[in-house]
Amino acid sequence: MKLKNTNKLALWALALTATLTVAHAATTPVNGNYSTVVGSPLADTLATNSGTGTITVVLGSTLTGNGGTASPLSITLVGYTTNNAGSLTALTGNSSAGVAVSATTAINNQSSGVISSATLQGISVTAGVGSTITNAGSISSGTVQGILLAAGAGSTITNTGTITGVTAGVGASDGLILINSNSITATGGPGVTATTGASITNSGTITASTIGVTATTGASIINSGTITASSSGVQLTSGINGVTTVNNTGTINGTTNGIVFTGGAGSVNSVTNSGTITSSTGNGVIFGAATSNDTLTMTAGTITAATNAVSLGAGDDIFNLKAGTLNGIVDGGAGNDTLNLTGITGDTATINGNVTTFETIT
Ligand SMILES: [Ca+2]
Repeated sequence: MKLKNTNKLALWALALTATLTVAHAATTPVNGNYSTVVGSPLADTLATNSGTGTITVVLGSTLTGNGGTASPLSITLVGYTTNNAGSLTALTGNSSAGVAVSATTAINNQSSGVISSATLQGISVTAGVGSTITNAGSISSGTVQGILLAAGAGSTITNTGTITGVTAGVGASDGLILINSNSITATGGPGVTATTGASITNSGTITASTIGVTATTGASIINSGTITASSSGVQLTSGINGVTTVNNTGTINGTTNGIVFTGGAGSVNSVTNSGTITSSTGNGVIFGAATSNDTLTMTAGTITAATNAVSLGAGDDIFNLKAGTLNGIVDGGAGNDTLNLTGITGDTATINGNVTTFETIT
């Protein structure tokens, strides 16, 4: 009885401080599932305590799963902040994400921090609207997404470290805010795939084996870094009357297309470019087939493509050309299209290709 009371006191104290510091810990496997330290018991502890607090995994600590389906760390209650300077790793025997999130939370993966899974996501958010993930270390998956926000709408990812996945670097639901200044890589899919209302700011590198960045209606892409993709660099799919924007001062390299919009009728899509956009087999900037009124503004830089440097597609479109170089065809497509030459003294605009189907040139 005395031992039981002691345990209760310990749990009560934990609930008050809501702080767990996981130091170099037990080597005894727990439930036969964890080769190194506390994994499932940590989650259980959180689940039995209420309130908010901080989970700290200190430098040198490892929470490793190598069996079962429980993640090395599971966040099941709203309001916890995790600071990880150690390692949260699900090995091949552990069918789980490195960190599983089912409630709004904040994860700070520090420069020494490693969050990984061999079989599922590095971090998987299955519930947790408005969660924040800040990464200065390494987050990776050996099979699927480095980070998956399956149901974490409105979540924010700030990456100054590396995020690596196979089916995607980052897969996100609506309202993603992503700020990347280091590296996001996918070896078997898109670098970043998001849905409605994504705001993606890249000053680092996004490298993908298919599309670099893809999103749907309401996307805003600001790139001053490098996006490299084996199909299209950026692919945005607007719904009917949707609005999407791309502002590029960096480099977007796509094999199939540099930037492609596959918008719905009535969508309003725009690109502002002063950087470099290239496509080795297709189009530099192409506003897809649907009737949409699109605007391309070029103030500097280069667009180089195998076929169309610019294809404005159906709809009444505007190309404001102030300066820069276009290598390829410039095509207004169907509709009543306008080419505005907006250069002033000192500007040079060069088009190495045919200019076709513009109804108005000013
Ligand atoms: Ca057109």
